[in-house]
Amino acid sequence: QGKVIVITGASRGLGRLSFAASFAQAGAAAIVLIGRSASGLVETEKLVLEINPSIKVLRFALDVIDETAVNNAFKEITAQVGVPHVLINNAGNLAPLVSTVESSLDSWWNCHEVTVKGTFLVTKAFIKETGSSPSAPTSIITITSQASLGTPPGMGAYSMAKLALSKLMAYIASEHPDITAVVLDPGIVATEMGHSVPFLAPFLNDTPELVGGSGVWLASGDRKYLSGRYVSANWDVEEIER
Ligand code: NJP
Repeated sequence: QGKVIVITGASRGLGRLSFAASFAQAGAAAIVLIGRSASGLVETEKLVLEINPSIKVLRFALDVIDETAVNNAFKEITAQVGVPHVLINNAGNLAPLVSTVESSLDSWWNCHEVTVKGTFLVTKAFIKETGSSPSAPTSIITITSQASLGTPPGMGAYSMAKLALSKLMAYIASEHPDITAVVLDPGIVATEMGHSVPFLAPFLNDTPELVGGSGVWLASGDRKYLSGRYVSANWDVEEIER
């Protein structure tokens, strides 16, 4: 309650339906929406304001791999609504579902760029604004995937890139003990991305509400949860690693 929440990948899918909606319901003071589609961000803003018209909403239509745009956005966030408290690293993309050797360098690298470089840049800019040892409870929640724990067919680039994010969060938690830095794995949710992997259709086992609720719970400032991987699925949230 009363926090400034920054959400990447907020122009559709989980960014809109899970995180923007759930943090609006939870009483955020301000919600910052980041994504490339300006019109998608406007739709998300409408949803937030329907839930709670008193929330301040900022929109930044930018690509998370654009370092200058990301840094400028975070300076603007602090200037307009104050130092942010929660970062939801949710922006992500899939590469075409082909085997590793059939992958083109461009598509394979693009998946890594958005996932790894984008999350790195946004996380770095966020911590520059909060300071290394923030006085208010501060959380970084990075959305990865259970795909990173296995070898689902055709998802090598995605799976590798998501696995790297676990290490990124482990380092942030280790280097900034006052910042909660965790990984949240949704189950399979019927978003644009969820629908684009046909063989996952029978396994749609999660809902936007549960994923969003998991994010709010992790950001609630419970200092017990400093680092780890959390799985949201089957109406349960489970800590499987510290
Ligand atoms: O994906 P989708 P979901 N710069 O494709 C944004 C993970 N996950 O909501 O830029 C900035 O509907 C894009 O916005 P735009 C998944 O890996 C999901 O399902 O305007 N933003 C859009 O808002 C991902 O990390 C499932 O095109 C960029 C958003 O990212 C997160 O959950 C299961 C961007 C993608 O929306 C959200 O997924 C799982 C860029 N360069 C993990 N590139 C699932 N759905 O079942 C993309 O285990 N975006």
